[in-house]
Amino acid sequence: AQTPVKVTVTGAAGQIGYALLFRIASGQLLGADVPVKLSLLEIPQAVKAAEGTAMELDDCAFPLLSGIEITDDADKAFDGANVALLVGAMPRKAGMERGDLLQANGGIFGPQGKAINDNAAGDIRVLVVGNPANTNALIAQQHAPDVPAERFTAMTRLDHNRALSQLAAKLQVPVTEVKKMTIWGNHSATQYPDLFHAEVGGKVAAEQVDETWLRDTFIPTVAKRGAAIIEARGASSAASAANAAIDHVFDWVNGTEWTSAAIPSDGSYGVPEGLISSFPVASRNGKWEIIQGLEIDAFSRERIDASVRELEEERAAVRELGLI
Ligand code: NAX
Repeated sequence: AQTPVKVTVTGAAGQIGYALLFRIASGQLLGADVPVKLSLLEIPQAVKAAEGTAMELDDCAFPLLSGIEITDDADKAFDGANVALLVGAMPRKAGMERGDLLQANGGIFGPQGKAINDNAAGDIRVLVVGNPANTNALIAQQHAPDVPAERFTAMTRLDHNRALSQLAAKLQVPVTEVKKMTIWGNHSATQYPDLFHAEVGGKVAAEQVDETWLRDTFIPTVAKRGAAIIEARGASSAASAANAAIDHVFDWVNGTEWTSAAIPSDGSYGVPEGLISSFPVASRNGKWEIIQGLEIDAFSRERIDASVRELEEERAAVRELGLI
């Protein structure tokens, strides 16, 4: 039998964790023929809740689930890990300044990066979901000098999927008709969902919608969808976030021609090297590649630059705080 793939999930007792773990265990993360072993990392106060979720996982009798371990010790959690989903993070609380938020998350993602560096398997792939996701991924990566930098990624797939859905609804086509969607920049309100390269029915999407809708409805609806979900549901996106994490890792491992992911920049499209920024990406042979050669007009340039500037500011802030 195949050796199980070890998947470590942090924040396992949280709401995204609850939506995510059952899908991993059912085979949706890696494939319907790949056995998995789950490792749940939580803070001490939430270990008991994670144990409860593990009981429910047991009760599903998933054929592909070969074991579950639960711990509050990062070294144990990441020991031999092949995939790490870093979901647990410090949420912004009322009155919290950006510096406080970055500091609190540095205290989580720095040590977790080091634990990954020291304990994970050679093929470790990391997806950061916990916000501020791009900069948390950068912090973790900077504490893992022995792991290839490209193995640290952050999630903009939920934004990507939201953009697919909004555009498909507007044009009244199935989502499968929408190709070449791209989210650029930071997973934040400055992100830029790009319709100038997206295609519907083989034609550029931007040419099939009016400019006012694109600028004043589409872009802000995608960028602020998280807040709209909180407003409606009274809680932040969970099942859709878990779904996006599944999509990201599945495509990373199994390949795709075009999606969006935040990966370390190699300087492409004027994004400073090293920033973990969202790009149009393909996945080939288990590696993300930035799709090259797209023409960026002034409208897109301005918006990409604004989001990248925010990432640079976050990087400068965590440097100043000594977190990287
Ligand atoms: P919850 O508050 O429900 O769960 C977070 C869990 O993380 C808690 O159980 C907590 O005990 C645990 N945790 C905290 N610190 C930890 C640590 N040091 N080690 C291990 N576990 C730790 O939040 P949830 O709704 O699940 O969201 C998790 C994160 O995802 C948040 O940061 C949220 O902002 C972020 N999101 C990111 C999205 C994205 O697209 N990148 C979208 C959805 C979501 O908003």
